Amino acid sequence: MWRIWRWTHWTVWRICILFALSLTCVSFILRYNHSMPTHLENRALSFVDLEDVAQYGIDSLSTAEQRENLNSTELIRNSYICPSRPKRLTGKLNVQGIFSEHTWAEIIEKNADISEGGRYAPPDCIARNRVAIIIPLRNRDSQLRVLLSHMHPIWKRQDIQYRVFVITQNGNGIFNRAKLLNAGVAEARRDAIYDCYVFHDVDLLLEDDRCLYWCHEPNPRLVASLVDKFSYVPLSYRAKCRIVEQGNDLFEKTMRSILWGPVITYFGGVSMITAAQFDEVNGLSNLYWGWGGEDDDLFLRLSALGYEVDNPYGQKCSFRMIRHDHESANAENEGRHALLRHASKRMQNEGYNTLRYKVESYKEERLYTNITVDVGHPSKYMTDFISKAAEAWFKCFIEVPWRTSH
Ligand code: UD2
Ligand code: MN
Repeated sequence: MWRIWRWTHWTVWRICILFALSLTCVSFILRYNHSMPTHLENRALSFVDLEDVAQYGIDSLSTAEQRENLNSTELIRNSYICPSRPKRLTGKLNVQGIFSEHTWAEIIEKNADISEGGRYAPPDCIARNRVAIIIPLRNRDSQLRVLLSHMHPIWKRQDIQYRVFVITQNGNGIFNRAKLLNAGVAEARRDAIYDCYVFHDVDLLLEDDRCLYWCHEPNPRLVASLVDKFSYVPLSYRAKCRIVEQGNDLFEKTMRSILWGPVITYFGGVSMITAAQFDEVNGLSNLYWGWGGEDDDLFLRLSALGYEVDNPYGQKCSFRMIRHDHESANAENEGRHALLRHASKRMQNEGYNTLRYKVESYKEERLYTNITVDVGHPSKYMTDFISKAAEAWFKCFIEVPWRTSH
């Protein structure tokens, strides 16, 4: 009797333990599924819509005969899409010698296959990516020359269909890189359909052509992940002010706002974002006048929506920066840490949808399109806020009245 009772007792216990274990497993699975941001759920990994590429990329076929003979279904069936590994890549590049001066005429001669306005499409296949390369600029013509002389041949070897938009800020007022990038997207959208945008500093030179300027899903990309200026070490830092978070996890959100700021992954230099991601985060904030913060703000916007920063080509994405000083009209923004506090909170109300700029001139050069724009200037309050040095912790408590500040 005792043995039967003991046996029943242990069996019941075993069943209970098994039940508890399976419950834990199920809840883990459910939690994992639940915590996956919904906007990432339904995205196919290969985001290239062949039908779409066939439709928009048909001009990239070199001969009229090809164009006549192929309709879009044949294009797909016969797979005229460029190979997933471009064939003409050469690998590591020697960036040492390229600082020697080339004239524009020489560079144009070497890149005769680039069309007016800095447009290119592979001659023998349909590109998988249509890329708008957006370069914010002012008074760095010699750097632009070095950049394009170095990068055009690389972009061509990478089989992308692209156009180079140089967005030049007019006048001598305080520089605003983020506004120039937003304006670049607006101008690119007026031109054609692009799958993704590259935000490209004028002074960064790629050291290996296997770091492709292709968009990848599901996350945005940091292209310039290793830069000689930072001793080729990937960068991230903890936000100086606590961030006002918008998140799902209440515990983490509360802890962060009480104890520490989030880790910000560096997203400047050269970064890449799809058109859809750009819309989701409402572009970049227009409030960052002067040097710094605008790239971190974009990272925080993306991160609030569950995105991470990818670097699918690892060590190959290394860059050299052409040495330079910071211009006096691009002085360090002393209010940037405080502005970052509300980056994600501000996201839907301030950014691409509140962008204001005026096109002063539009010129299609041979190797790029130059669009000179007036981006305005910051308000008096904002000028004081960003120019007066104050301890970060002190500014952390001031909320910037952003509605009146751009
Ligand atoms: C870093 C980031 C950059 C940006 C900036 C903060 C790197 C490699 N890059 O750049 O992406 O986040 O910090 O705002 O860390 N520019 C002009 N004329 C000017 C001023 C700026 O053309 O008078 C353009 C140009 O494209 C330049 C870019 O703005 O490359 C960034 O300015 P920077 O090169 O002076 O600043 P840097 O290298 O610290
Ligand atoms: Mn620089």
